[in-house]
Amino acid sequence: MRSRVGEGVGVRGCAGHGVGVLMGTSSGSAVARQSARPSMRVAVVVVFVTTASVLAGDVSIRAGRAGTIVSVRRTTTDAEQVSTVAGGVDYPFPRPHLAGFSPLLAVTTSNTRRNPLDDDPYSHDLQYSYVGSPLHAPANLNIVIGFLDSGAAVDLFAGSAAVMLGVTGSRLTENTMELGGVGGSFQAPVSYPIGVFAQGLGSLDIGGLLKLNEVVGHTNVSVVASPPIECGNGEAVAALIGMPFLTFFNSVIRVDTPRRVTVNGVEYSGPDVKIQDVLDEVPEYPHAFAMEFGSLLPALGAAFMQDLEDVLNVVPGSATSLSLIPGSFVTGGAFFVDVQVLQGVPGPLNPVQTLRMMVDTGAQSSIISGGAAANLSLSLDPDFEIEACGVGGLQTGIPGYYIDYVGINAFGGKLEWSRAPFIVLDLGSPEGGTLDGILGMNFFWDRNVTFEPALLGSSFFQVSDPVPFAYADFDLDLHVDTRDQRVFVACATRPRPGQVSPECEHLDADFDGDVDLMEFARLQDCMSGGISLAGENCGR
Ligand SMILES: [Ca+2]
Ligand SMILES: [Ca+2]
Ligand SMILES: [Ca+2]
Repeated sequence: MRSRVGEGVGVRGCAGHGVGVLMGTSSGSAVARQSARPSMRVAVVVVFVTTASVLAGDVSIRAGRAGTIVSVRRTTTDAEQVSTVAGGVDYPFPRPHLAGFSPLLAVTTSNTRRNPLDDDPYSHDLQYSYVGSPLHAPANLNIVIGFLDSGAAVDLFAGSAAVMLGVTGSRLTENTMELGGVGGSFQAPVSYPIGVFAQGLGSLDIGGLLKLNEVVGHTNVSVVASPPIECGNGEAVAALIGMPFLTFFNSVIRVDTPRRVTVNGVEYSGPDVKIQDVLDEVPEYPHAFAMEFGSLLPALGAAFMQDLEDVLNVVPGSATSLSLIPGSFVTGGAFFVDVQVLQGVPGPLNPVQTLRMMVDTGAQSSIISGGAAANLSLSLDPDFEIEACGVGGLQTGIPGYYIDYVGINAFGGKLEWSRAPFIVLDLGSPEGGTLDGILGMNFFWDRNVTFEPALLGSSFFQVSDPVPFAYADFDLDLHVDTRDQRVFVACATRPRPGQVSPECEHLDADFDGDVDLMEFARLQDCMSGGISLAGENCGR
């Protein structure tokens, strides 16, 4: 599994600097921002892939704006674990994994843009198949694998991805936008208007070629093309398909239809993703929660923003984003959901609290702010700590906690979880101030979901009932084979409580705090090999 990190944005904010429990974000006022063109630090996007990971199973985890998690360390002792149980808190609902899926997309580009003399040279145009001439021919071969990222305010190509997609040299303006994330920020070039197209891994043929009649996209858009973003010995390879694109389509993500492809010699795997016309039918799932679009200004369309220093020249001053009207100042935006959280035993003195979290399909893990953590009276001693790789390098000692109860009201019945892991970080909100949190895909690791945004009207996130996976199918590809054995070996512990690393907790089938011979026996029972399907209920 490949991983990286996306970052959302803020109209004003440089969401990027927020790292660590105690740090806030620096945000100027919207007014100040609009009067000062050179400081247009609008979208903040972060991306990274680490190829080398100290996580078990050689898996790195995209944590949205928090960067890529490169290591996890449990901090609780055996005694503390026992005392939690003795304290009367039980866990009646499903436990989310530390990391959920990453929705991967194949991405390609073209030269299609509006005539600069057009009455409205700034708006984007939605496309339902490939149009134009490739920036780097052929368009079905010169593709990159990126992320469907509702936490990103712009479309972004970094390093070798920008080169592969032909967004370099004369395709770039001299204008820049600030990218920020864990550890710092930097300025990255904004492109001239191009066409951006994407579709799920199911639109790649056996030879790794993208079926151009199956992609969707938008043209006359500006993207951010950043230099390589590297961390440790990992090469940054990243493309983010963000809000300006995703807001105008429905995205169907199916974990019950896993895909595995090889592109340019690199193997990728993940759930099937289908980005489709909002007029096309989507699968009906039994649960759906409402998402509310939030931004400082009402957003009605997507446009790139002119260079205000040379208004007669149609040069983008910032990348395409959601905007009030074409040619106006860029505004970010994101989708939010009210999430109920509770720590400890509920009662009159310990009511359920509600957090307004951003729904981030680009985050494999979930985040709460330092303020939210304090309001839950969490212990000063975290349950685990992570290291995350972001724009500014490695950030260590980021605290993580298990929250006893998480609930989301939904059509078809409330969605509820027990003992849900959260990373504690302060990140700027597109609405100003600090985000309460980010709802990542770890809550939906075994669910098919659809992301159905609407700028006008109700937006929904549909959720299926759990998809049954065999106990030992750790990479969720419906087989139990040597890949799963490698995950097991990386997670195996001595037979004692308190041994399991947080990213391995779901391997602890009997919840006794270890991954030992008991679990190994279940793995053995489930082995199906790479061709036969594993039994759904095997090892349960
Ligand atoms: Ca498997
Ligand atoms: Ca055991
Ligand atoms: Ca166990």
